[in-house]
Amino acid sequence: MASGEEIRRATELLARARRPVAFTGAGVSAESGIPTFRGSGGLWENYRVEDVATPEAFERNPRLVWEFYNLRREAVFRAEPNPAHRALARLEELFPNFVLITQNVDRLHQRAGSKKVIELHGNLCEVRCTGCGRTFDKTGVRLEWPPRCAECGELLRPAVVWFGEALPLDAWRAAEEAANASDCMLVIGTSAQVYPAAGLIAMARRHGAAIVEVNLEPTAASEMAAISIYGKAAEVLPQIVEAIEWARQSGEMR
Ligand code: BV8
Ligand code: ZN
Repeated sequence: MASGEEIRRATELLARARRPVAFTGAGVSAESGIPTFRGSGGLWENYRVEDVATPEAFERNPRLVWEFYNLRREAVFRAEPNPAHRALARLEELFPNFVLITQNVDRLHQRAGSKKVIELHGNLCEVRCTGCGRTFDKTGVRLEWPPRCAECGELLRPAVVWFGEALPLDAWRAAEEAANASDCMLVIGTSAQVYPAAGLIAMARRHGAAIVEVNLEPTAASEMAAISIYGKAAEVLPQIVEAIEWARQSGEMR
């Protein structure tokens, strides 16, 4: 549980920010019941990345890849946004320039009300045709094997970025711009091990942003952080937002 002093310091750094950004990873969705990747109970405990999350894996055994992604799609469709997602959506209302950069593919930020969301690694709701390239929204739809394109009949793939694939250029450029312009970056629920996404933290830091980390444990981002608050995002973020709102109402802040 975060101490009052930690919440106060994090709130102070965020409250003075003119261009705050949040950078989120799987830990933000943990309290929605979505398994993270690394650490105990993580996805990579039961699957090897090379077997289910690379273009070569899809080439070699598309049915296994679809089994992996259908399991995750169904978990996401059953999940609800948690207080961490809602606190971040509230920050977008409190800070006009607030931008949310996410590595997550579950779209829970959008379902919680966040509008300015940069999705670096695609999402599980949409699928893309390997033949004609069309994208289809299949939110909530259970896909039977083999999922085929209604237009050209070719095999559909999940609309996520696999390891070894380039990130969507427009999303990456927007994320770089937001990180470079930011004066405070909230780094929430990420092990900061996946690149180029994790590089955004050092980018923001290099441009003078104060890094505020929220995680259960130290990560590769911790040494760049002005403050690391160890606790559950669904508990810590609402405390920070509450402190910001209180400071504004009491006139302590503009
Ligand atoms: C690229 C979508 C080049 C899919 C994901 C060898 C070959 C090829 C590439 C590489 C290589 N070696 C290195 C690379 C680069 C590679 C990479 O970085 N690998 C890492 C593992 C070393 N990167 C890539 O391949 C990228 N592409 O480099 O392309 C290129 C360039 C030009 C042209 C062509 C090619 C693509 C990377 C994207 C991969 N796709 N996701 C899917 O989801 O199935 S990444 C995947 O990891 C997710 O998106 C996830 O979000 C992301 C990062 O993980 P985290 O979010 O941080 O999750 P994690 O479980 O790790 O951590 C959770 C954290 O939360 C923990 O710290 C935990 O303590 C904390 N936590 C838990 N509960 C809570 C909590 N915190 C707070 N509260 C809680 N309750
Ligand atoms: Zn097609």
